[in-house]
Amino acid sequence: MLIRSRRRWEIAERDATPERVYLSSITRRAFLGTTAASVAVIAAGCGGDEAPPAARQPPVPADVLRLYPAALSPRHARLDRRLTAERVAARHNNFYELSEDKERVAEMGAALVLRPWTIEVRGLCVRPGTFDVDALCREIGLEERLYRHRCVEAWSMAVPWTGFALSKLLDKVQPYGGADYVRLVSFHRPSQAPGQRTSRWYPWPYYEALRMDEARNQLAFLATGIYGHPLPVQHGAPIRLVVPWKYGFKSIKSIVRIELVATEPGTFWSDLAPNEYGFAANVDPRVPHPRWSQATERMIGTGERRRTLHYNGYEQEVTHLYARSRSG
Ligand SMILES: Nc1nc2c(c(=O)[nH]1)N[C@H]1C(S)=C(S)[C@@H](COP(=O)(O)O)O[C@H]1N2
Ligand SMILES: [Mo]
Repeated sequence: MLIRSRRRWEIAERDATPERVYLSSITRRAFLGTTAASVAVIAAGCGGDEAPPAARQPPVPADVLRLYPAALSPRHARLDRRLTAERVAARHNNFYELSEDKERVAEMGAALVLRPWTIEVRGLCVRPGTFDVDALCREIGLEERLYRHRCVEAWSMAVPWTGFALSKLLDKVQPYGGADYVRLVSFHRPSQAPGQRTSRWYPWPYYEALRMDEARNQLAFLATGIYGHPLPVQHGAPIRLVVPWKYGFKSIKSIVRIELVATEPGTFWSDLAPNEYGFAANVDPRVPHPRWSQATERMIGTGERRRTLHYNGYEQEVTHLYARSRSG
């Protein structure tokens, strides 16, 4: 058992996945403490290494399933690159609540119960409320969009998302004028999410935020599907954010709460490593990460190297957001 968890530790050190925070002495101590704890857990037979048994999953309701595949939105029907193969995208995922191993996220998500699933919207708005995800799909309707996706680790993909604009949900709750920021929070269910048990030094649940004008930008999308069907767990089922002009970590998965607030909230990665990840996190080939260049990126699947585009190629849609010397 000890050997097993030691191996995990060595892999974590060596392969240095960029978003893995360089462990400070404090977090290293916490990590070692956790390792001891996870050895106990593994000994008890429910460790983080083995894929959990699949949860009994209530099915997607038939009428919601019939919304797929949704009509392709004319404004988002073309890209400058080929779509990534579905099986490639589905086996290369960042979703630390499930696993830090990109290739194992899918299997490590088998215990996450996806239905019923609601999003609570609260804070500075006229009509706060709790919304069932299937009901939102029925009411708002779904569209498909082809988007580029650029991870801060310098890999990228291009995928067809299905969902609806975040602005449509904001319209329903009617934010007050003072609601300048939108904070989004993922689930906290250690019993269903192996990574929340084994990577205990992270401040779960995962949280992110946008400025209200970014959240209202037409590109900001709540995805419930990918490749013409509901999201599989590894892509952030049953509903996740997609903000394609920003680095991938802003596109928070499996959202359970949205808060409308007056001041800039912290975000998961900028709180963990403020010198490496900022609040805006807009894709910019001229601004290197402290530990690597952002000038180019590698398309997963094909391995093609491409020059990274400012705002990930969405300048036309978002440059105005950052025109007045606001950080971008
Ligand atoms: N809740 C949550 N959301 C998350 C992450 C995560 O670890 N947890 N990883 C982010 C990162 S770094 C990226 S690149 C994208 C990856 O999305 P994909 O697996 O669908 O490609 O999800 C983002 N959303
Ligand atoms: Mo990422």
